[in-house]
Parts: sequence; structure tokens; C-alpha cells
Amino acid sequence: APVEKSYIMIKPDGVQRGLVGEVIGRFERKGFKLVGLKMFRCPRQLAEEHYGELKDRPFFPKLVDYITSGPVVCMVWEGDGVVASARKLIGKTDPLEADPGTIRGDLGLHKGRNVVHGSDSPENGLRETGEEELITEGMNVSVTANP
Ligand code: YYY
Ligand code: MG
Repeated sequence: APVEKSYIMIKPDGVQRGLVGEVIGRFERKGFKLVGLKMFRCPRQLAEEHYGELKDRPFFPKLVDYITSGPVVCMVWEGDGVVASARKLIGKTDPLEADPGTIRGDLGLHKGRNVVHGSDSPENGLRETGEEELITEGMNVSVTANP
């Protein structure tokens, strides 16, 4: 089986509020492996596909407006159990209900502006990381700090 992957996206509010380093740092400190990273403005069609399972929910149009409203930073993190672990690090959907110590619990106030997305299953992890060309080639090249 392929190595488990989670698609982690820092949403426009997280980018605008200067929380990119904070969010990436939490995943780095946890110890998962970063294998792809990109900043871009999500096109509307991709946002609608990404959140396709929610298309009949009343908040869907606002969600798509928000996700496409500014640049996002998206990443692929890899490792056994990364999907469930990332969901724990991120916390509950509504930041008011998310536990302190989680990204949403520490950094957010509103479920419509909840800083970060994380895949909800290994299957969706593979689907979402495949939506964009995110995985960096040549990941096994080692780089030394002192050449
Ligand atoms: O996976 P997660 O992000 O925690 O929540 P989902 O139920 O997949 O919803 C995706 C996204 O939609 C959520 O992060 C915020 C937004 N949303 C909302 O604005 N209002 C809701 N009642 C539920 C979700
Ligand atoms: Mg979800």
C-alpha cells in the first residue's frame, strides 16, 4: 500500500493572519514528513471539487467563496497514521469547541474561519493530494547544512 498521506491546507484566514509558520511548525515538531508544499489561489472549480461531499449543505457557497478569497498554503504530510493524527492536531471543526492545544482551539474563533484543513480519511488523503501537483520530485536527496 502507498504511504499514508494527508492534505493539509492553511486557509486564507491563516495566511492573512500570518499563521503559516505556526501551523507548519506544529506539524514539523510532531515529526511527520513534509513531501510537498505550495502556495496558490484555489480556482473555484477545484474548491468545489475539493469540498464536493458538502455541496448540498447550506454553508457550501460561503465556504467556496472563502476558500477562493485569497492565497492558501497547501502541503502533503506523510507517515503511518498521519491522517488521524493531523485531525487531532487540528481540532474540532468549530474553533469554539476545539480543545486548547489544537490549532483551531488555540488560533481560531469561527467555524467559517477555522485556519486549516486536514483530510478526514486515508482515501481522501490520497484523493486530495492528487488534486494538485504537490509532491516534490527528488525528496530523497539529502542536503547538508555545512557543505
Ligand atoms: O473536516 P472539517 O474541516 O473539520 O469540517 P467539514 O465538516 O468537512 O466542513 C468543511 C468546512 O466547512 C469546515 O472546515 C468549515 C466549513 N463549515 C462551516 O462553515 N459551517 C459548518 N456548519 C460546517 C462546516
Ligand atoms: Mg472535512
